[in-house]
Amino acid sequence: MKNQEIAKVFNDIADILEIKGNNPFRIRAYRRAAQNIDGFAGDIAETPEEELRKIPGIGHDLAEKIKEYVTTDHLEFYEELKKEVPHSLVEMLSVPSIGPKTVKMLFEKLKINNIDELEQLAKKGELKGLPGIQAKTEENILKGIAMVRRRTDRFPIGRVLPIAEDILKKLKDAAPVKEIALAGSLRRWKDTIKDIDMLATSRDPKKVMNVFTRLPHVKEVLMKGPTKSSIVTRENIQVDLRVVEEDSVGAALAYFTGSKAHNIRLREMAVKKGLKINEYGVFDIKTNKKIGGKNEADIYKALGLPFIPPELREDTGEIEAAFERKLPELFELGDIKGDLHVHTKYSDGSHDIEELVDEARKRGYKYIAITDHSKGLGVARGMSIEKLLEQNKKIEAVNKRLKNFFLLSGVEMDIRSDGTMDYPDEVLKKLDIVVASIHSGFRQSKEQLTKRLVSAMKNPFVSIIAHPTGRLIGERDAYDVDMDEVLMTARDTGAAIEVNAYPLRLDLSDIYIRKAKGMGIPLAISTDAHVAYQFDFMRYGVGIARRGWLEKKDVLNTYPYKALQKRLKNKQYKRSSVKSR
Ligand code: DGT
Ligand code: CA
Ligand code: ZN
Repeated sequence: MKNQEIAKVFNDIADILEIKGNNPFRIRAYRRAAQNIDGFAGDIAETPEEELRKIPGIGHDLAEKIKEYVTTDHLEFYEELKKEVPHSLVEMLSVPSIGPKTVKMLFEKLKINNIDELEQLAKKGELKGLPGIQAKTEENILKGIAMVRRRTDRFPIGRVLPIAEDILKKLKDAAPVKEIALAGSLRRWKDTIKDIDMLATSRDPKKVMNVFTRLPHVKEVLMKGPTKSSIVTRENIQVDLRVVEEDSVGAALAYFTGSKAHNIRLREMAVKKGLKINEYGVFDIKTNKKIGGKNEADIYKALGLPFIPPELREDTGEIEAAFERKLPELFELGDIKGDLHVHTKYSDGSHDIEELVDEARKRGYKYIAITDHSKGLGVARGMSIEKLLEQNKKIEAVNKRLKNFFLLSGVEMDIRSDGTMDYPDEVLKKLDIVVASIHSGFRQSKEQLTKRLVSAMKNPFVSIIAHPTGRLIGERDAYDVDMDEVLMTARDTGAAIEVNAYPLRLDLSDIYIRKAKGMGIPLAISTDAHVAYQFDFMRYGVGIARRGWLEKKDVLNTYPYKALQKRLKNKQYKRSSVKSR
């Protein structure tokens, strides 16, 4: 699939235009198109022009450019731009805190051409005094560079899974595979992935290897053998494919799903029972007789354990829990009854309320909460109070027409830098749900940031804290907040915590999700969708939440509508009994 590649080209174009100081509307058009192509569910290369033009942000000109790239693997406009602005300058934009204006300025004043030169001069303290650059800025630049260097070896799951699924599909279509499955960290739904591991069974492994190493995704073949090959995709992601015997596919799946730590524990347990476990099966050490291996469950059964879901296999207590028959009954994507954080055209979303209702119904949901941005968030076209109230009327009207589906009127309210709320209580109390979040002042002290979240939760009308740590995987670290205090306040006030399913966020992260569950705090798995297809991000949120051991009762948006409503109201009662600290 070329979706990500085209999205990257459009993003590069936007970057270059920005460094050149081009028209901001044109730049935004490329960015928006890139974002929507990136998440487009179909294969862009196989989508006819009239369909392309239905993607928000794609007009005639961009549709033509897509066609040119898809058919020729080349985009003249892009090539011309690259001649004007060298790629090493564009790369500098990957450093957080370095924007296009700064790149331009650094190039003009100091002839800084690339990240290495930038690092050297920042270390020597030679950037200070340039427009907008203080000692603190230099420090941030160096931190940012360190982060860029760290990021190269792992990819966010949202980038990797669609590629893996596409490869899987192409192999199913074109290679003689009987069974084929993902293993490794991808099957465990880790938030970042180093490489893709795949397993297959086949009567003709050689043919499978031939098809695999000639897929359109392949940039480089690292290794090609009769039953195992490794390739690197055009996105620089390594994929290993192994063909194994049908008789041992379960054992191989367990072995290559990992984690390594989990497997080591299983093998230790096995030895104590006189058994040996490896990628071929379970064997009796004395007789060398094979006891199992065709099914993954054989491995656990041989050890006297129930099946442990892949998401739990990290050796963080799951083996003990299995032993004591205390494994959680993980909730599933199919248990999700609605999405409690979505955006419409009223702020920076792409659709009308009705369109989102249709999308939600397609996914079998029973309700969604409309949560556009509040007024303080100018960049995201935040709503004035008047506009919010107007939207409420609209929601009420749509709700009356709906059967078997409910819209909750809500808002994503900005928690301002000074810790005050962006709307007064008189406004908030008119809403069914208030999702509160931080969008500014990320560099404040831990005390300040924590205080902001705490005071939001103490507001009787705030229902959920959204993307609580603000991380953007590979782009921005979590801001410095005392999560223990945040979680304690959530417990005391009855506020719920969001698991933002947007694949670059996955915020809360698995470790804190599990902690929150342990404290009895309800979690909401929400997509923060701005475009319809982003409803499909829900699966990433479910994956990370299952890694946090969540069961149905822990997840607010598995509740039927009535129960959800009651729970949201309860928060207000609970709040009134909490003393201010
Ligand atoms: P990552 O880093 O995102 O690729 O994470 P994984 O878990 O996919 O790690 P990877 O690709 O190195 O290996 C895939 C699985 O294969 C791993 O989860 C367990 C298994 N495995 C790999 N190397 C070893 C090893 O040296 N010993 C054992 N017991 N298992 C291994
Ligand atoms: Ca892997
Ligand atoms: Zn949002």
